[in-house]
Amino acid sequence: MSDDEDNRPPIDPTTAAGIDTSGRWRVEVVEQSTSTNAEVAERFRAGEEAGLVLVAEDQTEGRGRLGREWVTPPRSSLIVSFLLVPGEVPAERWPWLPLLTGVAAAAAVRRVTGVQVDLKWPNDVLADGRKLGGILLERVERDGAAAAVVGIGINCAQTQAELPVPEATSLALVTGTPVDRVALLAALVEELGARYDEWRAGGDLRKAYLELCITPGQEVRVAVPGGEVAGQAVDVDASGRLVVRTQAGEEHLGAGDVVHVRATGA
Ligand code: BT5
Repeated sequence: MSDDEDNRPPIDPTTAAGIDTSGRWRVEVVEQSTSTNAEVAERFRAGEEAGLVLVAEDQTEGRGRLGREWVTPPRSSLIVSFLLVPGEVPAERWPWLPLLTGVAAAAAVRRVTGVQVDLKWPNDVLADGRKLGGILLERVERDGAAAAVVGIGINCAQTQAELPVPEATSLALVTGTPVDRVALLAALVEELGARYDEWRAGGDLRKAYLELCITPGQEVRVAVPGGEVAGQAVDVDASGRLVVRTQAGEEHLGAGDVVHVRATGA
């Protein structure tokens, strides 16, 4: 076994399949996927039922938002997509799905590693101000039924040189010790299940989200379709939109890429 393999043990598919004893989730581990989100979406279109949890050790076409890439060396990360079919929940409440996923990811990371992570609106997972994880939610339809494919990537073992951008980090870099990816997966399955149930039952996750989200209070620049909004982020509203106070007044943004503008020297 090489040093790398010693440091980066594979996720044992049998152990992973056994982490959920409720029978609610079907956890599958594959050696390689193009993109776990793409595969889960494809399987939903082909008849798969809610509850699939697809984990990949490697992705060849990992997806970020807006056509961007998610890049991870094999066995360095937790790469997972959940198939959710929240049939009865009205479409206007769906924007909370990526946000509640961020809350679940933060709770799972904290539970397993003790690392206190923050969220940047809408759902970047940050540690020490650097990007530790990303979330991609895609809506897929089949015969009028809508599924949410919830994809999560959490950097676990990467060295700084293995990260695709300098403003990224991994749990190993933050804690100095390897993380047990199966324990992280188990915590994530549990935390996401709990938040999802709460949301389906009509629960309000705004308070839990605001406790983790560091965007309100910051000067921001938000790239939105057709331009940019600059001002002070002041809140996240009941619909999960970012409220930005600009010179022209308040804007409620449903989507966009946020840059936290730091004061010089901060
Ligand atoms: C995201 O997009 O942050 C969503 C990433 C979701 C990845 C998961 S993995 C499981 C599932 N299957 C998939 O195919 N995708 C999901 P976005 O906010 O657009 O961020 C993408 C940007 O983050 C890139 O343009 C890079 O700048 C940076 N980036 C790429 N890989 C990264 C990494 N491993 N760690 C930190 N930053 C990264």
